[in-house]
Amino acid sequence: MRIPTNSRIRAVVGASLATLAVAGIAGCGTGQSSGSASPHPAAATSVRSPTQRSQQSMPTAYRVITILPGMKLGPDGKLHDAFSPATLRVTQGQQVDVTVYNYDNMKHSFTSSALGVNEQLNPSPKNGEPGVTHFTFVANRAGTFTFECVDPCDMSNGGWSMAHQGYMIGSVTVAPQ
Ligand SMILES: [Cu+2]
Repeated sequence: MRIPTNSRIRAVVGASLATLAVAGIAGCGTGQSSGSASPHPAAATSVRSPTQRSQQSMPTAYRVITILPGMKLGPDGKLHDAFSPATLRVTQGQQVDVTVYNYDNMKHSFTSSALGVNEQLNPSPKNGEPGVTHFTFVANRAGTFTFECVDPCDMSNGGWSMAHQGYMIGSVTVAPQ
């Protein structure tokens, strides 16, 4: 909750600076053109720091994943545990904000050493009610990275989902910026 508040404050500050800059430029245009050329470009560069620019072009990517326990039909004709969706697409440099709804009465995990994420995903507290887990990470590198559950999954099928992409193995594709 602190991060959105901070960025909102930064956005407000940025907006007021921008307003000042626009006012300055407008004032400049209405009258004297002599001697005031150099201060204005300087003011314009101070309005947007590189950080603010990247925040504007790179909004947080909000993603929701549901864990469907024993609900995804496999090629073997059986029903398996699965992340849904099991494929996420984001852009390099984005903060990825993930909410997981786990309908299983067992905990699972979202684990990816490549992405630097290892989150335990809360189990469902009661039938039909998901356990909710929220976490964020930053997609620093472009490429396709695997994530998986490292807790026991799909045990009625010998852990089948843990060995199959699109079930309890997924991927995050990070497009280059
Ligand atoms: Cu699991």
